[in-house]
Amino acid sequence: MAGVIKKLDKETLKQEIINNLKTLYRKDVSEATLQMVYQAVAYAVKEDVIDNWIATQKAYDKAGAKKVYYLSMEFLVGRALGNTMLALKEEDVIREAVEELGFDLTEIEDEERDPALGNGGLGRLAACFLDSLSTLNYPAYGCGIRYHYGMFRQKIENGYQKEIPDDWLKNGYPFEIKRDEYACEVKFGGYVATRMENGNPHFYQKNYQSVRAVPYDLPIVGYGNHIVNTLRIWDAEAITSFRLDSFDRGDYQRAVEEQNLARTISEVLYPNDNHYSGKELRLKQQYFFISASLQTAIKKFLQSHDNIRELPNYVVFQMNDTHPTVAVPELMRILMDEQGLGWEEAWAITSKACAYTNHTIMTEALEKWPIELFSRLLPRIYQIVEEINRRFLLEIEHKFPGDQARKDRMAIIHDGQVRMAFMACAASFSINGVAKIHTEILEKQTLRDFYELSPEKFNNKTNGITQRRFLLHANPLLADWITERIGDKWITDLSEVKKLGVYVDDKKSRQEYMNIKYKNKVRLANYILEHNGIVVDPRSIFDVQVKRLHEYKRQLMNILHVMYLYNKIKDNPDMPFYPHTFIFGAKAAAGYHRAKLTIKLINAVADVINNDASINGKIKVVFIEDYCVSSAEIIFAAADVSEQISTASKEASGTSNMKFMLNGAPTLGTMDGANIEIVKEVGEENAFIFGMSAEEVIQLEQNGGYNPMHIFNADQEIRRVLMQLINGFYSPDDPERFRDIYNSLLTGSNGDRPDVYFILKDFRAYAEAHERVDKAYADEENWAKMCMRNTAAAGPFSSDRTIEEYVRDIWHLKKVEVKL
Ligand code: 26W
Repeated sequence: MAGVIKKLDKETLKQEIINNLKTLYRKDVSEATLQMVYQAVAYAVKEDVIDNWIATQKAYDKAGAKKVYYLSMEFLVGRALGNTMLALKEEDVIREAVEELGFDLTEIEDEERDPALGNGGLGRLAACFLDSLSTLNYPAYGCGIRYHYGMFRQKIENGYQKEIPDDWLKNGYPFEIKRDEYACEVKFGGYVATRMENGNPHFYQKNYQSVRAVPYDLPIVGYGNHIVNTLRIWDAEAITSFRLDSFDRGDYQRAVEEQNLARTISEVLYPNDNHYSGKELRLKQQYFFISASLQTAIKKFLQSHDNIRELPNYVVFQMNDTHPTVAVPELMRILMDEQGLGWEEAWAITSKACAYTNHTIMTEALEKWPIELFSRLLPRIYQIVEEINRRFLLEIEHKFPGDQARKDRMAIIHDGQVRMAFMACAASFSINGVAKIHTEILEKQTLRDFYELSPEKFNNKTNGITQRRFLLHANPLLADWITERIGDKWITDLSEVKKLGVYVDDKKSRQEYMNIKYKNKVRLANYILEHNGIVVDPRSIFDVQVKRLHEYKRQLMNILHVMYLYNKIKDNPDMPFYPHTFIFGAKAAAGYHRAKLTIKLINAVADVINNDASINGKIKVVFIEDYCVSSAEIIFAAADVSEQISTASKEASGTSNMKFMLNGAPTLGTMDGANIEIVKEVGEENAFIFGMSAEEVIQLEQNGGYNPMHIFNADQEIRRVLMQLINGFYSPDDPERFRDIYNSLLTGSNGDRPDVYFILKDFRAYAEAHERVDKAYADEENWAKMCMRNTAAAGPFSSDRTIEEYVRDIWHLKKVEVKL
């Protein structure tokens, strides 16, 4: 019966699993594979989810509650089974049932493929936000794309990254539900035609190509509150598999084209992070999911309201970076061409319903679509953008009369391109950055003109992470230990963890805490042995950098420092040195050559150092293959040191920094992004901060950089490391292999100035910070205190806190209770 929750009991559950095996696969338990058992368990859990899901949607309808549509090209949700069992508080009974059937629950969970529908920080943030929205009882929809192939799987072959297609739907994804009845049409190309209606011109598209957008819904299960929100991802299908009438009209060509369009649109996630590539298919993807999402949102709204002008009181569209920004002209189109409103009214609604989050200041990430492409693909949308631009320029003229330079700087259409960030700013009622320093840089530099025009739109929302996945699920030992001490309120209110502060001075607690860390390190060591075939010592310092590979994140500085340490140990075999394991995990965009070469360098260094018996295992270097949400969960729990070493000003926020902190790893980092706020919470004495400040970096950039040759000439140890890049030390078969990296640091290449990211400039400070880490680690008692203080200070970095701020300042949602 819908709406009634039957608490799972073990025997019924076992029976359900057995039944599922039978109906899904015609197998009994003795013949079933682990994958089959996983599916059978997932379907059993899903039944409970569905009851809650139906009840939630009913409660929302009844409350007539305002909802947020979180529009995002990426949702990096990670595995669902483990999280769902925890949220429903069914983990124990399921574990017992599965064990009694002869299986191990962890092994069953490992059968689930990560839905990897995102690249990195931005996509994972979207997933954390959905988790928090559900747990905090807020009505929300995630809107995205059902890529058939998500983020590629990474194999390391001969030290090089190889991309393997991520065929995540191969075995079927048990948690999704296809909702064919909500399919809609999205139109591309053709031209805009006009006809007069009641004395007014009416615009419509002709001769276009269509695709059918078909939604699949994924449940987002709140923790212990019966709330299940929906992540709706859109798949593209051909309108009709082969329309007979196209033959009649001699339109065979178009039918084939529409088939192809449908086939390609939702095929694959672009694996670029922080790098715009201007691909036509990408713009098609953007318009595809935005048009489908908005059409559906408006339709749903009109089912319970008759006045479209009320829309902003019931609906808010949050645009996750500029990727969904066609939402602005698409909403205008729907309001004018389909709902019959005039421009002013349509604009009043649109500019009250749309809000924009910026996630990066990297100029190469800015989306600028060529007019030619944009207007050919989206002719009606382009017309609307032109009009938005025309009126926007008038607004600027009004506020800054005669300031032509300002208009040129701010124009939405400029130099043959549509500047998406500017359109987002012009249309949104809220513009936010993702950490204090990032928002400041937006206001003072990147979006300064927009800040001067409308300062009231700007606000900061420092990112956060969900403690449900990154502590409760990822680190069960620590989670239990915390709950034993302060109760389990922290699971939905992370500010509770500050109560752990009193245990910092208790020796026994410290020992227990560090013992848990040790066990988690053993778990990671086993993972590394199994996946990489490398033996690491869990008693060594686990120094970890896991994130997308990008020059600004400076994995290169990290590995250069390892090379430097290795030289030192070789020169002074007897120098005191506590064993270190340097752990890397990173995917490089498939076309980003220098990033891929950096992966090769890390592996080349690993090869030499790991196989040098003379250093007695004092240094090990591990590159963990295929870093993804599931491996991340194991890695964070096991880290001793969190490497957050971006060039100051470049990392908008960072979120892995928070995951490490929560799991008790002090930050070794620059004053960048959310690191600054982390240090403020935990105290500078419980972190290792080094390097140039954002201001210094920006200053130096404005002066055209610096000359790294001075460092090369003056610092012998640095010079030696750099020479090892080009003398075959790590690449005897091809001494020239790393020449590009060497050049990028010293002479500049491809028209860039040398050392764009100030690696050599910060190198000494970085090495010195490492020395501070080693010294601190040697003081066992104090190190334990530092780690515990990091966990205890992590309260503000919950995405629950972030979401409450979005709700308070931007979305104005009300909590809805679901009672069963
Ligand atoms: C158009 C290509 C492209 C693709 C992705 C451009 C930009 C992106 C993302 C905005 C990059 C991204 O993930 N940014 C990260 O967002 C996180 C969540 O706010 C921040 O924590 C990271 O600092 C930021 O790099």
